[in-house]
Amino acid sequence: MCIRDSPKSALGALFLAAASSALAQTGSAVYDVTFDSTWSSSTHPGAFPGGAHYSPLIGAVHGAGVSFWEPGGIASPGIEQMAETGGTSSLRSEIDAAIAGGTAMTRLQGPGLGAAGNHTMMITATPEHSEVTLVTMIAPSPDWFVGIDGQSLLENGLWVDQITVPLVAWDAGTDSGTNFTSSNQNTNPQDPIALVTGIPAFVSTPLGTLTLTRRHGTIVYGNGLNPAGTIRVDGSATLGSTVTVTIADPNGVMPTPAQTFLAVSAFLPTTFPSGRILPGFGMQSATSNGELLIGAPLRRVPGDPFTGSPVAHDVVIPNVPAQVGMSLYAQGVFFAPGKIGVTDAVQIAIGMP
Ligand SMILES: [Ca+2]
Ligand SMILES: [Ca+2]
Repeated sequence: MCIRDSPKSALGALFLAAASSALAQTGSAVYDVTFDSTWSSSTHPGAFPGGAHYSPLIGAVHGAGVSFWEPGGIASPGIEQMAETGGTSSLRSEIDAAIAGGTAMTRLQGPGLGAAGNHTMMITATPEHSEVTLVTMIAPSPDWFVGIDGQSLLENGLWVDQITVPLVAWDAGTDSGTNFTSSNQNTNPQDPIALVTGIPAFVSTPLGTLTLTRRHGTIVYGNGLNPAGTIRVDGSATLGSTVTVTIADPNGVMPTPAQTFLAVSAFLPTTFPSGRILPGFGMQSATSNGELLIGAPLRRVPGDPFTGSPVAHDVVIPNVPAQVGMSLYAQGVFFAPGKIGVTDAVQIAIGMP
């Protein structure tokens, strides 16, 4: 159905020019956060109790203005509860308070896992909320846990492509038990959070890894005003590759033939996630409003005529390593006598191959 004939070189050149001006990170980034445990009796001889498992994952995407735990710090009631019992209600309240106060953006929750379990969750980060905290109890244990604390996804103002953190065993300093199944021995006053030192296999070998991997080039976004299905992006936006942005008219509101172009910007609207309402430019119906979802400056890249079938634009990602971590934002436009229609938008974030 796609018409695969498009101004590759023109858009490639435009991409280069626009990305070069995008040194500041203005957009959000989407990451897969993968918890991958390798804890077993063979990886950790003498440190693998019966019923070994992890409590439900809990954490947050947040800003630099809040910390939920840190090595050398004193555990909060939420960290104490999580590390001793695996319960999440208290830490959940601490995270929700941070969200209400604006220092955190999203609460993260995942399932409890087996000793060799793994789980991936998708998160969105913004320049204001670019850190991730995620913890889970080593169970059974007195007060031991694994996780990350305020792991930043930005480096020199750019989104990091991938970070892998070894899961070392932490002692919350809230229970003095020395073995996996020690009875409760509340530590009062609390000790600072520190590495577990009494279990040799934990000292020598991490229990697994947490990997944060940025998703590239495949993010469609919108607020529901432009119809779903008006834009699609295929391919991975890595150096030297090609992604295809396809625009369509699912509700059949555009007269044919119509002309098409991609509007491209290196920026999100200053009002993001809100866009700008474009009266009558909607594609829900012939008279509905549309929404401009990309920022300024904005360039037009002409595409093939629309005759009723989706129109594909190939976007060549130049092989310029300095552009890794940058993003472009594109939105499709149809125009015919008496009717202009705008599609939802795509973020094209450039990554390493
Ligand atoms: Ca302890
Ligand atoms: Ca305690």
